[in-house]
Amino acid sequence: DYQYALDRDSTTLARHVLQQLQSFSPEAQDLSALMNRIALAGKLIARRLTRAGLVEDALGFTGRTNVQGESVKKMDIFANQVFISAFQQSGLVCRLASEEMENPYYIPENCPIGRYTLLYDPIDGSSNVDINLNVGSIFSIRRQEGEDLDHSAKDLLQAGRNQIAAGYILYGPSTLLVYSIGRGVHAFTLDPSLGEFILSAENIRIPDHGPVYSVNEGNFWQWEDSIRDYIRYVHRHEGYTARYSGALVGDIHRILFQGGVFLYPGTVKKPEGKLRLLYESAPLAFLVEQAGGRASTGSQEILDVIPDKLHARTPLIIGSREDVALVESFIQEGD
Ligand code: AHM
Ligand code: MG
Repeated sequence: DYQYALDRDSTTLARHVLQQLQSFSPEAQDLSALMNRIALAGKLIARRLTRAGLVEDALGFTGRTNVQGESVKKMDIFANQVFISAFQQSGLVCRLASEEMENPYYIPENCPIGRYTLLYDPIDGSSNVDINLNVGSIFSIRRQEGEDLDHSAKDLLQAGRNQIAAGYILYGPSTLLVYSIGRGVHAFTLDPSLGEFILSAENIRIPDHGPVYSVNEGNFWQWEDSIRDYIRYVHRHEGYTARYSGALVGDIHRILFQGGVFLYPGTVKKPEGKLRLLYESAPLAFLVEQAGGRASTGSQEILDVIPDKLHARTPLIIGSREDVALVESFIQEGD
């Protein structure tokens, strides 16, 4: 009946945050407002992606490379700026750190009252943008500790356990926002007719085991023997299926619902692999742990890793507990 539909459609993201904290404490208000700003960034990015083939300067490269030495796409720059704009005049976030900026960006008008730092990857999997496939944004919220007067941002070099919220936005056939404030994992679907993210799945639990293994097998000959042995094991056993989209957010979203494991291991030349800890691996690890799964470097829980720099990388093995443990058993045997 329509009462049910109305109740459902009224469970917006901002309201859901308040419900989970069951209070009108300052922290609940802050987190609700923070998630609302992130949702706005998601809507602005989704809008541009939806019309990317039609608007000026949406597709292709800028011709520049970022701090990581990767070619920057126009959509990376746009999305990076969207998050900055979304937090202007918020009084919440004094500092934002992202994959696209060497050093954090400070919003002076929000400092020093802004009690939070936002870490984010504005467009994850940006090679998918030009071919109209799924991409994502990843975000992590930390409490700002200390004043960071010299703008060194050293206080950000902390374990992922200290995140107070994390999540991603998946730009696919629909736009989804999946988040956790440490009380389970919940998914919201953007209803374009309302312009709101509406609750679509609550308390998501990842299966303990699943069929999917998600890894770039093109790197096979650059891996250590242990990872190759794991892949050979998968090839020789029934019940596995490969899925790899080139965008981590989409691959992990599938695994969150269907079970399995995503891997981006180190290679002989790059033992740390590709993915960055603070704004890619740690937020996803926070979510997957909250859903009952695990995330590991192969020898350590991702959430325990303390990075030595803002853009530090780690190998990532993430997903269903049993599948992560199986990969680890190969790595530990190889040591
Ligand atoms: P990006 O944030 O620069 O797009 O890089 C991260 C992406 C992940 O989404 C994806 O899993 C991985 O890089 C793909 O890398 P590769 O092409 O080496 O398999
Ligand atoms: Mg990325």
